Amino acid sequence: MKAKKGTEEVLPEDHPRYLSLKIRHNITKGFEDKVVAKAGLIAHGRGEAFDYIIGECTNPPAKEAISAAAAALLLAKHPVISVNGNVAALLPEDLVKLSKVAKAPLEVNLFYHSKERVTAIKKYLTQAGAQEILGLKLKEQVSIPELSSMRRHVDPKGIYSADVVLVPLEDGDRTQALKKLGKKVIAIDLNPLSRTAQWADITIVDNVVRCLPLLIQEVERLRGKDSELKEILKSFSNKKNLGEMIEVMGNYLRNLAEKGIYIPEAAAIFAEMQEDN
Ligand code: PTJ
Repeated sequence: MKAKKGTEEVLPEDHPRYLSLKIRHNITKGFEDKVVAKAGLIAHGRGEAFDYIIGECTNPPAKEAISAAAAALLLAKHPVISVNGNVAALLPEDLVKLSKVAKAPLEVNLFYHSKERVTAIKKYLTQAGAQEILGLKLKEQVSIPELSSMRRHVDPKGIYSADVVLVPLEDGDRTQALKKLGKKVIAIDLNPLSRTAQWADITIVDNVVRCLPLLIQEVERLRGKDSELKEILKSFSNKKNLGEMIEVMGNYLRNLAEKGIYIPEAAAIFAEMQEDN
């Protein structure tokens, strides 16, 4: 993830929270550029809080969910990546890369829809190298009756005809609607308790910033290994995986309470603890 222009002026690289502040800067810059919705700033803060209590690292259950997500994308006939303001601001280059390796088009689909925001997101994605972007013209979209929010407008060549949809961090009702339409949903959400996390077929409880690069690697690693892909999907249970992530949170907090270690040192210790297990 590249830092947006201006980061170096405000953020000293030796700041103990440099990475987290750099990510936050990209979100606020995205807001100034009309890419991120006002509510996207709130969503980001909620994500930061959950990230603290998973140790700000990609935990083993999340790694397992990343493999399942890669398998689902590779086995899909028509996978699509849904793009909202937050993910466009944080990772435009990785979205384009994932779209290429998974052969899954990018579709802009916004809760707080406006023409201005769609244009701003298109600019970010195009600058990152995107060639085809779906969901740009409202009048060319079709409406899915299962949803009443602006997310109901979907591209006939994209989400409407997709069999697998990747929805990075978002509000809850759409996953349920997509499932009613018979689609497989992969969600990335730091909150394992959210409706999206609970409804999705595969939920990766991790920060999208860490997760997307790993997902790209995993798609590349697993490509062509069809029997392994089917096996990975067969043995994956989202309910079990979410339970394991909630347990990770509990163990992390317990460890903090017992040992009195505070973030960010705790994150490093936690990562070590997991490597030992
Ligand atoms: O760009 P739009 O108009 O489509 O709107 C996008 C937002 C995110 C504003 C909209 O979908 C929304 O309001 O979402 P919620 O209901 O706030 O849910 C966002 C979820 O993403 C929460 O569960 C957060 O914990 C989670 N989240 C936030 N940042 C991250 C994250 N999950 C993974 N990685 C993050 N960086």
